[in-house]
Amino acid sequence: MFSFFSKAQKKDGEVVKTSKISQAISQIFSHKKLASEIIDELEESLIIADIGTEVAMRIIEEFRTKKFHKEITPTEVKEFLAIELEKILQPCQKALEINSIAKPKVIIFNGVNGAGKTTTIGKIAFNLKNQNKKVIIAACDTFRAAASEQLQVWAQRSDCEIVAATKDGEDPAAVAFRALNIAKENNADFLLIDTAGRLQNKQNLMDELKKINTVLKKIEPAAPHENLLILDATIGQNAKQQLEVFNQIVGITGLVITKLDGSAKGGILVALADQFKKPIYAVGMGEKIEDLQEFEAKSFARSLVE
Ligand SMILES: Nc1nc2c(ncn2[C@@H]2O[C@H](COP(=O)(O)OP(=O)(O)OP(=O)(O)O)[C@@H](O)[C@H]2O)c(=O)[nH]1
Ligand SMILES: [Mg+2]
Repeated sequence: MFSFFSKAQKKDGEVVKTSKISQAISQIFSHKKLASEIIDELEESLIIADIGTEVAMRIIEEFRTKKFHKEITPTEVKEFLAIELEKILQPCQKALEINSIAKPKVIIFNGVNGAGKTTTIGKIAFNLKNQNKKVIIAACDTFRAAASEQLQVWAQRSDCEIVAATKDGEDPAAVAFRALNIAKENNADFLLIDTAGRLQNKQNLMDELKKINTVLKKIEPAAPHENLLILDATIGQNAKQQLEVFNQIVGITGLVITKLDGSAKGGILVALADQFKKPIYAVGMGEKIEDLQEFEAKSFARSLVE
């Protein structure tokens, strides 16, 4: 068992800083309303926090069946919610397991424009390097010239080798193919593949992702070992559709949720966990190299209501 994170990085609790749910709970109780109105407002606050209508309704149903007394305190409500949310999130708390026989472990980073793919690769490369792993990064975003330069900066920060296009607009699959050969020759532990951002409804661009997967298999039938989807937490419910489509095309094996720092929208993780049950391998908590954390269901659930 191995994770992206060294022991020193595993911090407890430091997740979503502000929560709409918590604000709502305080507001509700400051008005001292009737029980049924309190419950309706609670449901609304869950929906606003992006937890999703279905999950919100289910939690509220559970709340009603518990028949709480009228003098219920905000603390009791928070406690109840935190436990319910944790139950949904828990199955997604998984470390990325690395089978040491598979060398290099090939990981493709997928997602829409600006989701945080390149930044996340930089952070993960840094973490793996700190654990003495040999990492090669493939710059398969050949769409924009600046993309490869941006990745180069991250590679330098983490002191990793990078394989990039040899000419402008080179086929991303050709770069991936070359990178895997180089990674094998150099006995690398990991090959991290950056891809260009793409909207899930652009069929030609989605086909390009499929092609990257196909050419890698020509060298190594088990590759890619992971197809991660990088999701920006602030986009809310749209994340569900992205996951659905990327999953259909390449088979998403796990998620990284970015931009959770200062976001009040962390509830989307609950909606995703409930519907897809994909492992959440990491959460992005800022733009710096050390701003990647392990996903902890319990502390995350608490931070949503505190
Ligand atoms: N606050 C915050 N910003 C982030 C996080 N992750 C990425 N960003 C910022 O989001 C912006 C986009 O990040 P990139 O890594 O370039 O995203 P990308 O998915 O590679 O984008 P494209 O290659 O254009 O598709 C940058 O300004 C990053 O600094 C995060 O966890 N928190
Ligand atoms: Mg990028």
